[in-house]
Amino acid sequence: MLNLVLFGPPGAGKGTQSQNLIEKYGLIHLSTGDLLRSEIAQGTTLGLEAKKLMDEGLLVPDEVVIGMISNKLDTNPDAKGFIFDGFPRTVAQATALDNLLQSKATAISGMIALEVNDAELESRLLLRGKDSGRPDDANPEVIRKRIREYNEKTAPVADFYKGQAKFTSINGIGSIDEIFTAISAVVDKY
Ligand code: B4P
Repeated sequence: MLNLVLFGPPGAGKGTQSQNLIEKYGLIHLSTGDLLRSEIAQGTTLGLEAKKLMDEGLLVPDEVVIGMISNKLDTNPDAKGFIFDGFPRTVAQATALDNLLQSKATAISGMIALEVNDAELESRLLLRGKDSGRPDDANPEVIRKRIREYNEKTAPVADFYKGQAKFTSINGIGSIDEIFTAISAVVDKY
């Protein structure tokens, strides 16, 4: 199986590049952000709890997102592989993902990290916020809190995969096509 972790701060282009990867490699896309927004849209208890945290720019508890990913792995037993987009976002989530995949006799092939500076992230997210309807994209203070949350809790996940020699960094500034060409060159080696 080809199992990719697409990594980077909020607004780095993970969701955008995932769409290209799905088309080219036929992988199943698992975005914890999308799964949470779907729970919110359905008005579930989980969604209502998650919404409070997401609107403030905070991470949702590890056990909630790990449970969602576990369910999705179970409902796709014949997948050629998965793109993990926005997950794992903490070292606890990374450890849980390794254990889940090991129980299915597979593993992460590699992590691809998109590098984008804070000023560019903020301007991309504010631009998206104008028409996405996402409350977490509309407010500069919430965006800065999401970036702080990333630096404190999520950035260490890169070291987890560096320790397994599975980490590759890519410049996330440039056209979407240029960045996808650079990502594809890495994926083709796996
Ligand atoms: P996510 O849905 O994962 O959202 P994101 O990080 O903001 O978006 P992404 O990085 O995919 O956006 P993209 O760059 O593609 O998370 C939202 C919230 O959910 C989190 O804050 C958290 O509360 C919660 N959550 C999710 N997963 C969790 C987890 N595992 N644990 C705990 N909590 C979790 O796009 C951004 C914009 O940039 C777009 O408008 C796009 O068009 C643009 N763009 C992309 N590439 C570009 C380029 N090359 N040039 C110019 N613009 C570009």
